[in-house]
Amino acid sequence: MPVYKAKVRETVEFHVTNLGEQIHSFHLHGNKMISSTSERGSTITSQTFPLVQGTLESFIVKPDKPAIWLFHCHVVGHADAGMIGLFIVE
Ligand SMILES: [Cu+2]
Repeated sequence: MPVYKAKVRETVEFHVTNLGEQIHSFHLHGNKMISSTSERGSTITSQTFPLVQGTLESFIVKPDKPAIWLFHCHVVGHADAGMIGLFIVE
């Protein structure tokens, strides 16, 4: 699975593209994500963002707690199929 590392208070930007034929969602535990995709503005915060087919989404995260956090697709069964990873904050 993919593993990304960051330090507390470091600014991290995730760029995620849905290359499939169905909707997915990007969910990160324990951290607030701020959408940086221009169409959606920069004020939308969430722990889950929908990923529409063929679109690129970007999220900014500024972790404030050291831990090993999971991120995964929120559609039932997709994490079990491999859409899961770790975000390690030191
Ligand atoms: Cu999915």
